[in-house]
Amino acid sequence: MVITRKDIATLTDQELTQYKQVIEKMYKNGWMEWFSDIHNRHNTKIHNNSMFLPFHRRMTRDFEIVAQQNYDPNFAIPYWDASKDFANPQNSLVLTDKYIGGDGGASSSGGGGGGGCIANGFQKSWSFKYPNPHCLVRKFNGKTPGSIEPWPSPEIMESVLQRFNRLSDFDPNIQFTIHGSVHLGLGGDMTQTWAPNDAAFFLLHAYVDKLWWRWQSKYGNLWQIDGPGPNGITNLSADDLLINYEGETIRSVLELGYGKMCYQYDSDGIQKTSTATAGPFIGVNRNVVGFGGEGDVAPGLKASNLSGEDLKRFFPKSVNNSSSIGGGNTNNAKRSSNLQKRNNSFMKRKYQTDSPLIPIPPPLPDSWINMMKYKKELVQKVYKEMVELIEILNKSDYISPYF
Ligand SMILES: [Cu+2]
Repeated sequence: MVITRKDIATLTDQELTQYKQVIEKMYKNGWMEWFSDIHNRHNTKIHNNSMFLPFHRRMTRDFEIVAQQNYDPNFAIPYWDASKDFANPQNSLVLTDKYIGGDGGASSSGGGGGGGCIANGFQKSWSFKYPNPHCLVRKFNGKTPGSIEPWPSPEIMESVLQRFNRLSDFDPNIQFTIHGSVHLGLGGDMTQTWAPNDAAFFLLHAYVDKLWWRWQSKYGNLWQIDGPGPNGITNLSADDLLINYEGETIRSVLELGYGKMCYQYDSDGIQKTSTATAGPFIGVNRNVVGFGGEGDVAPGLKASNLSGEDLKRFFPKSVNNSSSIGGGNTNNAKRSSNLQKRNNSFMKRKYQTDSPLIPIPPPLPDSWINMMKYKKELVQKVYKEMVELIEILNKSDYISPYF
């Protein structure tokens, strides 16, 4: 049976309760610590190279299989599309009491004596023995207590999906952006090599996995493996073995829906415009302008928002699929209506004091770069390009519908 992983924000109350019950059992029987131990032991082999995505896919699936075999045969790990919470992550639905709870920064409850034990959510009374006795800790990384520094927005992630055709480029642009942002944003256990103690780890890694799957399946990179691997491998291939899963090749995790990977996502990243809550471009006939349509993570972003050069560079797949760019398909009525919208949004941005510009996430701290053994120059390169794109979007008339 192929199970479906859903966006945690879309679970019914019953599904959410079921999810929390299963995770609670995983915790009580020591499985959170079991996976923390796997992750901790292999830390230096599974992050600073192209093994990152295959290993984390396999481990997340392992977690799911254990839960299915022991507690609920239909269990599917939900994912957390954290990029949608980019502007004010601390306000995320997922970080409320009903879901996984929030900050522990100022909390003195839970036996931690102010050590950041989380104060709400279903994990609030958890305590671990691994790797040392402690409560579940979160310390949000914002400048004011209880706040989280911004994360990369859905548009940034969509650009990453479109821009790169090699795993060796794609991987760091996932790892150092949304992946690092969420780990560091939540803080506490999530910044440690035993991060799987926190259920947030699996919600995040299901999302990271979904991004990879979208890149593989929608953008034609199904079997693409290259770049450095663990144990001195200079160019990883699909025939190389996974870390920790003896005798299993990378190839065996590449295709979802088959064999051991018998799960799918509720969408490959599809965010229909109907789910967007605001923004001036909702309702635009996106089939005409080339962007959007089924599966677009940047709804509302249109060819007319960016210069041809920027489009080609940051959203090359949308340019290719576009019937209007280069195709001469845009009629005059369409053109003038686009112009009108451009003017409207420019005026809005100019005169609104709370002009919704896409915020720039902070760079990864050196402590994290060192712990993960990342190459600093690569981290800086990825960061620089992300900032560049954000600035281009902010200077354009584009307004993210995710605000
Ligand atoms: Cu990891």
